[in-house]
Amino acid sequence: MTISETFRAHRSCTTCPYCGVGCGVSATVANRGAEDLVTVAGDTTHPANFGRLCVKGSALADTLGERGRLLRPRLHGRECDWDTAMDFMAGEFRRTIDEYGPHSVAFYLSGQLLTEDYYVANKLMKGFIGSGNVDTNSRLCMSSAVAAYKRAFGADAVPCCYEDLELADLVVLVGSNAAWTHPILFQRMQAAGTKLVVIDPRASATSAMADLHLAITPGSDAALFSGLLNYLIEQGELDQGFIDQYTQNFTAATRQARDWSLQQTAAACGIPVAQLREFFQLFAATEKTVSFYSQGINQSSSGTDKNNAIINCHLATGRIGKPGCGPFSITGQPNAMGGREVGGLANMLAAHMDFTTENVDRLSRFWRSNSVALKPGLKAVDLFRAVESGQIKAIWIMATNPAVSMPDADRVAAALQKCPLVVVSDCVADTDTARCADLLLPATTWGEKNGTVTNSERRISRQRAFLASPGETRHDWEIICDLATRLGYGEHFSYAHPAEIFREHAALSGFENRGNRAFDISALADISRREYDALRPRQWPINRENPDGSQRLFGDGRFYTQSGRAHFVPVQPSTPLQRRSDQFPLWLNSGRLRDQWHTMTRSGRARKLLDHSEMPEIQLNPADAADYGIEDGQLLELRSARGQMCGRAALTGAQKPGELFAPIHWSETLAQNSRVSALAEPVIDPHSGQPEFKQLPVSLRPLSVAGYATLLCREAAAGLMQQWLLEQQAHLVHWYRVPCEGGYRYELALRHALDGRALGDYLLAESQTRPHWQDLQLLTGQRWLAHTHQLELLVFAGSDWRTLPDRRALEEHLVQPLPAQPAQLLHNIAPGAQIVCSCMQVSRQQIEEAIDRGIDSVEHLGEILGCGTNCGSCKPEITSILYAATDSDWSRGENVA
Ligand SMILES: Nc1nc2c(c(=O)[nH]1)N[C@H]1C(S)=C(S)[C@@H](COP(=O)(O)OP(=O)(O)OC[C@H]3O[C@@H](n4cnc5c(=O)[nH]c(N)nc54)[C@H](O)[C@@H]3O)O[C@H]1N2
Ligand SMILES: Nc1nc2c(c(=O)[nH]1)N[C@H]1C(S)=C(S)[C@@H](COP(=O)(O)OP(=O)(O)OC[C@H]3O[C@@H](n4cnc5c(=O)[nH]c(N)nc54)[C@H](O)[C@@H]3O)O[C@H]1N2
Ligand code: SF4
Ligand SMILES: [Mo]
Repeated sequence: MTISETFRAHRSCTTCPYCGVGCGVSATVANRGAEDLVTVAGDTTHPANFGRLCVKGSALADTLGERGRLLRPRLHGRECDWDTAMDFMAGEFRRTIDEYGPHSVAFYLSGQLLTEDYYVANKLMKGFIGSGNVDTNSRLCMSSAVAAYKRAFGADAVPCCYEDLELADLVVLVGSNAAWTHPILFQRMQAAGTKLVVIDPRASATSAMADLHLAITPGSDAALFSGLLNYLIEQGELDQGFIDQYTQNFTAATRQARDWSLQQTAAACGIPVAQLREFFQLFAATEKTVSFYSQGINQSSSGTDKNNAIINCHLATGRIGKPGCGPFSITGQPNAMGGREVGGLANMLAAHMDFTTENVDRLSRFWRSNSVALKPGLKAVDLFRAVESGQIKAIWIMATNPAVSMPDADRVAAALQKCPLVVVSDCVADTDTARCADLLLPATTWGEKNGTVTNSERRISRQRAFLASPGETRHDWEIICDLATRLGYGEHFSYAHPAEIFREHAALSGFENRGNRAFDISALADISRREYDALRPRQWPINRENPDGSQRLFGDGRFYTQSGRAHFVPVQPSTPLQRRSDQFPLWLNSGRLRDQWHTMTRSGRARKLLDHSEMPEIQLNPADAADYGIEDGQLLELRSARGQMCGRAALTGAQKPGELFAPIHWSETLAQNSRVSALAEPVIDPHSGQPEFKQLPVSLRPLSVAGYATLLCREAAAGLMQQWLLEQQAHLVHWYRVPCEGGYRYELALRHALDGRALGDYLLAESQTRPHWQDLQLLTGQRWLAHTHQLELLVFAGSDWRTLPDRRALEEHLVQPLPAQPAQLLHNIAPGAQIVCSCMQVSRQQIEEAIDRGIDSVEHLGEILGCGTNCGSCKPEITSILYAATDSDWSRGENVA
């Protein structure tokens, strides 16, 4: 990747900006003439990954560069300088606060900010503006896990560490597709040979590798774990000593669990009694068991209870605080945990302190402020409601894309459109949320930023800058401190370096902390800037007793509750609040794909990461497809009471009949009508405020399309193309685009056949040179080609998208020379193939052909084709292709896409 401006050539260790595994990355910037080349590799010394990277981490270098970056502030659509931008912002915030009070403004933050950014944002709003209105996208992600840990342990404290996944004899993955979402941890479990049980309504790449897969009824996990608790009680498989000495409320939990017999539980979960018993027996018999859970549990209207139902089983068996054991909530974002530490959630003040009078007083003294917020602020769903109702009049959104990721996303976008002041800080110029902004502030991003993040096992690592900040971008913490200064709080925000912020954060964690707050990194409160720069990854607590950090918590049986005992929480299992009906008879589940990150602003820049899946696909069972008269690859529309979404049908036995799955990644900037969150009711968990994303009732219908077209154009034509799409809305059924090197590929589905020549004339009208136009009528459709000395535009149109050729191969001609006779390009092109191994570019077809030839193991396929031999992220998928060839049981992962 070429970068225009860099520091001198060197290697530096940093942390991956994607998932909560928090892998160490070694980045090397080498000079090559006037250009610099960045390469990344796993940091062999980092204890999260010991040198390995998954496919997203391996492709990080491809995501760098200035293309699409926001490089200058923009006020009302026009570029301006920083002084103008910040003066405007401070003026508007000051005016709003003076007129309507501090609760009329809000910050909406992100688990992708660094701890230092997060700390100052929280300090400004809760400490000086005096409102609790700071919330974060972690509300959509971890808040139920936080609420449950607090109920059980009296603190938001993850007991386990990664090594426990290797020491365990059994890992129960609940609502987690770790093979795709926490790949390096999954690889560690696989390498250790840990037995795996997967609890997930659908078959996934993760369940394909499991010893046992319980494909439960969506939303029935609390019943499952209540049944497990009852089983453990009935079978006498308890650690009575632990219960008596270290816990309370066991009797109440027992009383509640009593209703959940094997039969009743199996019925609620929709699985055979024998299968359920197998799981219960395995759990009961395996002392070293880790429960590893994620969004299938958290994103629920009763997610907190589900978390506690799992924790109850660990308390009942004393499986906590010991090697190879524990209830392990796994964080999603790179710094979800850091946000929890500083008080990024509206219901926390800072450093694990809540809003008691004592804590407000403590913080007032520490921050030297007499305007510390006295009460919690609004949680994400309520916050955007308050934007809609006009109660919030100014909002600053940083490092998150709520117009895509919030439930009822259309309504959130509409609320932002009419809000008097929306400020968005992002590194990327065009996002769905940026489109709603009055003021856009250009932030630095990974590779340019400097600070710390905390991963899922409480490990604090450094993100280090190895590139200079491009254009006029600034660090998030600097922008926040600039606003603070303009609002008159300068003396409290006069940091010159993130190390100074970190020291204050560390000091606060120890401030009057007499062992009653879990988060304590006071041993780092005095580190020098050199020591900060050299900081080795360490797990908190890091204090006088544990200066090198702490692998596990609660090994001594002491918890942070008032009594010091862990709490059993009696749980009444409930079903999803969103209900299916005649009008919306299907369950829509949503989640992540292997190679993309969230709204794709970063991962979508690496072309090879789009090979695995380049468009929004809706997975459904072939039986449903037959009922609705849908063919594989056909365009579909999903509707809910809230909104609609389009995507292409992907028929797969991985989905049960009546249950669909859609990816969360596509936004309006990349595709028309493809945001799954637009379908979600903003229904939330009463304890945490986390939305119910995983069970959305929808209807389904196939869309009729008269013509398909593929268009390949240079970057310069992309603006006009977007305008054309807007103008042609009435004629378009759907479109999506693939950013590729040198330009874009658009894929269109139309109500009428496309006049490619007319579209071409429109797009090329402004081109400097006069391209040579060729119309090439072929049997399978129409083709138009425009070229000068390079490829300018290529259009294919046809009535069946499957007959369109492999346009991936053609993209290369946007950057490579054309053949002597450019029309040759359009002959004999193979149809498109799905790439399974992104690193080594091996397609599904190649793998299937090799299996047909008798190659029967992942290793052997790797030797022959190279697939799976680099980062290994595709191995579960290769396994499921192998299964599909030999085994037709859907729950083993047949046709897992
Ligand atoms: N590739 C990739 N990795 C990522 C991310 C990404 O964008 N891309 N994002 C990161 C973030 S922020 C997060 S939060 C994590 C999320 O990581 P995961 O939680 O592993 O990911 P999801 O795909 O959201 O959902 C996990 C599984 O929950 C299942 N599920 C749905 N309903 C239920 C249910 O009722 N019960 C049970 N038991 N399971 C259910 C889904 O079928 C799905 O397979 O991933 C992180 N890692
Ligand atoms: N239906 C459904 N909806 C979901 C989920 C689901 O499973 N199903 N999952 C939910 C979960 S768990 C999550 S975590 C959210 C994620 O959803 P979002 O947080 O909305 O998604 P991202 O694309 O990660 O948004 C991050 C933004 O920050 C920008 N950015 C990157 N680095 C920086 C930086 O250093 N500074 C600044 N200022 N900006 C930066 C990126 O360009 C991008 O625009 O989605 C939630 N929504
Ligand atoms: S598992 Fe992959 S995405 Fe997650 S931190 Fe490691 S390299 Fe990054
Ligand atoms: Mo997340």
